[in-house]
Amino acid sequence: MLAGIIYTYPIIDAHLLSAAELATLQTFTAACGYEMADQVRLVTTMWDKANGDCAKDTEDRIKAGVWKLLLDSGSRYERFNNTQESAWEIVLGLGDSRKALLLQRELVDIGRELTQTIASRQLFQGATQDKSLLSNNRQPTIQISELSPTDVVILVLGTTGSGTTNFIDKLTGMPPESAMQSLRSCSMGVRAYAYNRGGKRFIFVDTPGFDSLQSRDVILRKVTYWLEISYRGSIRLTGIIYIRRITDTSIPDMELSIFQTFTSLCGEEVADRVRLVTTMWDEADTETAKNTEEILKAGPWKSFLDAGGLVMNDFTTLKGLRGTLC
Ligand SMILES: Nc1nc2c(ncn2[C@@H]2O[C@H](COP(=O)(O)OP(=O)(O)OP(=O)(O)O)[C@@H](O)[C@H]2O)c(=O)[nH]1
Ligand SMILES: [Mg+2]
Repeated sequence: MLAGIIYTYPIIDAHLLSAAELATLQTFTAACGYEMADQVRLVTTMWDKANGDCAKDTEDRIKAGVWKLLLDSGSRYERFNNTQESAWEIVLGLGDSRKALLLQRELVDIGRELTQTIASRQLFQGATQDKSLLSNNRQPTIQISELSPTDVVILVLGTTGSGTTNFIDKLTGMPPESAMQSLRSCSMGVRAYAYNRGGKRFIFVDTPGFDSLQSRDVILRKVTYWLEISYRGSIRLTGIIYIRRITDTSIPDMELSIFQTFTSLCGEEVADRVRLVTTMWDEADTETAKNTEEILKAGPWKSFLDAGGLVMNDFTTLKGLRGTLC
């Protein structure tokens, strides 16, 4: 476990943050994760070589921009004055608690490949932003005020990178992503997409992953706000889909607590409206995947399944959704 992480950034004269530097800072944030945030020190250096006003301006922009998420989550900002005293002050301020990076938890506890980690996806997002390849071809979202009580509304939730957006893309017939686009940004807000089928209008509500870069409280607030406002407009949910990657072979405590958050959000009374969906079967070793599925069904998912929830892999769910829920 790490006692701290110190990220240094040179605050030199008239320094403008390039897209590549922004991407590096964002990748760093993604590797730490907000749970590690209080052990992070964001340190600017080279103050003795900097022009005061420009440097102050750069400092303000970084603090209000790329570092904001970490600072809001408990990281501390420090200036390094190029002295031994200043260096020790920063280190001693860390205290001696120890934590793991989000990247370490993803790689070791969850068993993700490096390319599937949030930091890696963030890194490639930086590259795609540079080339203006970020998916601009998303279909238009639909506002709550445009919903009707006759819509079939389905809320889709899950862990980050589990495939919630991809699942909705498949349902609504979005074209397959290019390799670069497939590494696009994580969903940050709640977005609803409409799709007409069989004389009904389906609304699929996409949400940020519960373990994304935003804290779980922030995500819950966004989701509950959407649910509250739609409920006030007499909009009722037809179904709720919880998505999880079958290729994440172990089930760390973080995932258990995310699932608990999910079940308390739903309540067991609506369990029969819930589909627990596993994705990435096409990339999984079938035996290992089946084993993971059994562990989920007999363990963390059991009480919800006993209450009426159903487990499906993504292929059956596309059919199941059309038949069972609607
Ligand atoms: N091979 C394969 N890839 C998938 C599957 N589901 C999702 N993906 C890919 O996994 C990556 C992440 O999928 P997203 O749909 O963006 O995941 P998400 O849950 O919306 O992620 P956040 O918005 O970051 O929380 C994308 O590259 C998808 O194309 C699947 O069943 N099989
Ligand atoms: Mg998404």
